[in-house]
Amino acid sequence: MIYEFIKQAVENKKKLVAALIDPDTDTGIPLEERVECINNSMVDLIFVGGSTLYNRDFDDFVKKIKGLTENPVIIFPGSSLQISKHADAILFLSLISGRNPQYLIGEHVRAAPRLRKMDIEVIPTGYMLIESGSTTTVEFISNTRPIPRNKNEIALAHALAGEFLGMKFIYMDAGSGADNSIPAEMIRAVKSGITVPLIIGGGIRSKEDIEEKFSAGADIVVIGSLLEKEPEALKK
Ligand code: 1GP
Repeated sequence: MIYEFIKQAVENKKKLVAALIDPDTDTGIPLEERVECINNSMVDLIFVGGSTLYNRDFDDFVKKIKGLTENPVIIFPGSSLQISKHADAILFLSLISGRNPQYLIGEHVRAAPRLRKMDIEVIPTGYMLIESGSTTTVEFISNTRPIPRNKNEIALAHALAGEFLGMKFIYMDAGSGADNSIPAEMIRAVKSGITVPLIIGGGIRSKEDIEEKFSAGADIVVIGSLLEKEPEALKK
């Protein structure tokens, strides 16, 4: 069980790194090569998903990745179109920083009956967008406003509400390719108030960035764009 594996890791103070593969990103670096770099790095988990799905059959894409790696493959869905029985688990994201019912519950209702038929672990996750300096794809597509990056108390209140609603993880995201990643002070403020594992992503591009997020309280750090542009950098 993926949730138990992550919970155990967090209890044992082990930090985890997740590599995000977006089905819509084509950087010219073949998928096989990117997954090979992941396999030879300290990455623990592979997330698959993105805000849009224009270019690929999602189910085939997940199946292909699963065939290339021993790492757990976890769906990070942008919509109800992004589900696959080939994944080990899905983060059942509710976009709790926004007030758009489509991403709070609507897409979930579309996906739930199909998920029930699949042998896939479903992990309820409170997903929070944090302002990053400019409009990200996820903000635009989800039609929601992110939490201002200096409003730590508002971020904490959302994370707590998510935990009280039964969400097993809180995922704070500045959005893929964010100009600015989530401030350490905000991570610290949220981590000090919640008891569930905290996932941090968006705009994290270096070893120093990763270390900063971990020491502020992130349990899992997500790396996306760096892997797409410079997969060899993962070895660092
Ligand atoms: C985006 O958190 C992920 O949802 C990863 O962001 O692509 O900026 O690493 P990057």
